[in-house]
Amino acid sequence: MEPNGQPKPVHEAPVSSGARRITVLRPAVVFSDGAAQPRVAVVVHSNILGAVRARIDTYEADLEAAGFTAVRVVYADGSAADVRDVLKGLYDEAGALAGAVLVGNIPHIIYEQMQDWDGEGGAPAQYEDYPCDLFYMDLDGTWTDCTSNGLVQPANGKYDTRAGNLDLEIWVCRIKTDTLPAQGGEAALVAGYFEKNHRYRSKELATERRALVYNDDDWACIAGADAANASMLYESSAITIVASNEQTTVPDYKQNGMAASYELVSLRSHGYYAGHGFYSDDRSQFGFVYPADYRALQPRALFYSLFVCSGADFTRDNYLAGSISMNSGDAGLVCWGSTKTGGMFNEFPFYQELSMQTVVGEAFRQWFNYMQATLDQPTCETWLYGMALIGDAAAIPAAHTPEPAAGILASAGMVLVRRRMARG
Ligand SMILES: [Ca+2]
Ligand SMILES: [Ca+2]
Ligand SMILES: [Ca+2]
Ligand SMILES: [Ca+2]
Repeated sequence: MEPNGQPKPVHEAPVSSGARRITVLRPAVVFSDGAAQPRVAVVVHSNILGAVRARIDTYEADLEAAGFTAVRVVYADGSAADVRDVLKGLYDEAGALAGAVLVGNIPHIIYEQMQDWDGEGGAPAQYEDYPCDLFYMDLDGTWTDCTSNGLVQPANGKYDTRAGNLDLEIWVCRIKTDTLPAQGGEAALVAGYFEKNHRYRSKELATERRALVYNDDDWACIAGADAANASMLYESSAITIVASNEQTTVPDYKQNGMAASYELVSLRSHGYYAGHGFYSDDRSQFGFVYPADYRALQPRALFYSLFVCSGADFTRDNYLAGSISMNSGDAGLVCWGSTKTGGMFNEFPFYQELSMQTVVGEAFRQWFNYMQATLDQPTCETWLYGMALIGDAAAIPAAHTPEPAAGILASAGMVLVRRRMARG
């Protein structure tokens, strides 16, 4: 808003020749006091813009109220590289860019790699390809399709090599609903999502300030560390830990997890893009919780850490993270997870940032850069290159919780869990 309270006018500015069907609508007026607000690009597909325009307007006003300047980018067609060029153009401007929210079916790239889970010897390396949104977050690194290594092939339309500055410069999240056919129509789901998000941002939608740490058998040993991280956002007495092998089961998760009131769920379980599961009966049984269960039970939690292999693969129909984030009612808001094998771990820096009222996307960006600087590159690729943010990553969990005492921060230790950690 302008200082006099009037909406800012916008003007259309054509962008680079490689992306003529992508239009940037910028606020034409900069704040009169000259203080730059971090900018967030709201990239909306033109095929739903007409149906969701009012919700986008409201969302951009919400961003402004939260201290960001929204820049709307209307996508009509073009490649992921074109979209990245537009984001890079915004990042390179004096006003910089903090993050981008991709609304609708905005392109993605596929990254491919060979990965050797047990190192030299043992099992042979395995091939995996997957959608990779880090492409949009690393704006000044070089991404190429040039490597020959096992099934990884050059010039096959799948990126395989990164060089230059590997740090992520911005955060990027998706509000993508065309792959949620069981949940509803694309535009209606986007509109419903922003309506829910506005109610969260305006404090009409609030959950109990409680967190659930739910780790199936293979990650029971790090539940204490997960709870310590969560304690940077929630009182220790408000954190429930469920991590004994025979308690972490499908019936228990449904009855005591999904049916209870939590704001944040930190989940570690095996799974795939359309479900996550739990061992029981001394690992002789393995049952799944499905997106249909989330749609039916509408759990009240808003934020999910999904350490579930491929649970955030937004290209798959009725993908888990989308089904949770874009759920109807007051269920779900933001999930962070992976489009491939792997997920978030060593997330002390992530929760530390969140505890200082940093938005999910920026906390993610800082955590990723920390991890990338800490891990060797093959480990980073294998575990973390599929990380994706589903929902509005400009949201903040525990937004109304007082900051914890410094002593709590100091006691929350970091656990290094690397190759020996079971895959999600
Ligand atoms: Ca091996
Ligand atoms: Ca390739
Ligand atoms: Ca970079
Ligand atoms: Ca179990």
